[in-house]
Amino acid sequence: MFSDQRLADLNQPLLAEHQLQFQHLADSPRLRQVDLPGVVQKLMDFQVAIPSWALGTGGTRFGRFALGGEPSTLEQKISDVGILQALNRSSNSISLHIPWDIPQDIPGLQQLLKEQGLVIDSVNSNTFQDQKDQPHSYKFGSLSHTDKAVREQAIQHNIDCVGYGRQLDAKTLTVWLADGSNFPGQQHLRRAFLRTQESLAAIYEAMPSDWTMLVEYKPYEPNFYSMVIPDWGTSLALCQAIGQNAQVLVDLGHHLPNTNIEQIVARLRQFGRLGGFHFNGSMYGDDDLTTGSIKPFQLFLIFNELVDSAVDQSVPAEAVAYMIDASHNVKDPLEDLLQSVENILSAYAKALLVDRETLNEAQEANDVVRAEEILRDAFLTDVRPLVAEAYRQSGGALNPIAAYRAAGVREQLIRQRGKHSVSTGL
Ligand SMILES: [Mn+2]
Repeated sequence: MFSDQRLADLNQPLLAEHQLQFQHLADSPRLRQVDLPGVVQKLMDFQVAIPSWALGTGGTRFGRFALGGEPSTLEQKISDVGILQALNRSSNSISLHIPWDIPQDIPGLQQLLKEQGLVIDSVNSNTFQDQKDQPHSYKFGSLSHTDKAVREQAIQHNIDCVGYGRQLDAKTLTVWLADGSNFPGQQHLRRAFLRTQESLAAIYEAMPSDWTMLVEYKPYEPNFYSMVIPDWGTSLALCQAIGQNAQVLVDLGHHLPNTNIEQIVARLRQFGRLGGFHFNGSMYGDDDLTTGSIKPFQLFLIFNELVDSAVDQSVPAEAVAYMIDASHNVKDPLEDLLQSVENILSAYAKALLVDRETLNEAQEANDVVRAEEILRDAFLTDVRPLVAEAYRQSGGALNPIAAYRAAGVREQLIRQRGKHSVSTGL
């Protein structure tokens, strides 16, 4: 859909203005100490995975308003991520949800992924709902269930997910556990934790040694009195008990209001246990809004910790897997994902502009105002020319959303797939 020539044609009218803006930043005396080509290169290297379940219109428990042209097969989902990747060159991987997206035609899928320049990075298990013909119900839990037969079914499902992932060269299993209780007394809190630990250890033992298990936490929902894994402390304790390849996954929406998420990121980096990140935006809870739409300063502060820990030799240098985990209720999902990636890259770019040496001096001298001003200086810099330059140098569109609209992508997808195609997912 977007050949190199098509992208060059779409970029042409924007090029002069872009070059002017980029040069303005490069000439700024304030940024003289910054290696701007190095920043652009880091932005080009940054990749964030797109989940197979977020390419259709999302809904709430009250309803869903379909957009049309939604991908209804895994092949169509890969094709949609291919469109994003062609435009921004920053979304080169897909996270699969099992059982919504069980791969069938493996050679066909491998060929399609290769054509689109994509890889499958992770598989996500689902024991939060019952599937048709499933012998045991997850109504009262899965990996933490009181009944061993239910736990074994849930363990086997996770092992099956690893099997599907191996066929497509994925190396990560993400476990988000919905288990918990709705009323006081319903569940024995310590025993539920221990059963979960045993179940996760059994899955971990069955995983290949070069795989990573990401353990996600969430304070409430679907259970409203207690969740078995409600917070990063519980995730960390489980990972430490299971093994080095078990890592904590931070989902931005999975915190109570006003939680200092950047401090959690700093702690997990320090302990060498931050393995994954799910990006979204939050006003109240797990709202799954566009990343950076509500609290851009918080997103910047989180990236500030990621960048700061990456340059600190004393911090373990484990890889972090980044993914967007959002729902798109009123926007075109593909446009929302392009916005999300751009907001993520902008926050990252701003964090890369922070004058760390001067910040360190200000912190050591307890110069509160100076330290804060250094962060504000970076945060208030308009980094859009840096992000656009990264898109351009890697062969994408200077303005991905404008290019998407100019090419009439959604209209084409509706013509091909119909007005009422339904995508599995949120
Ligand atoms: Mn998540």
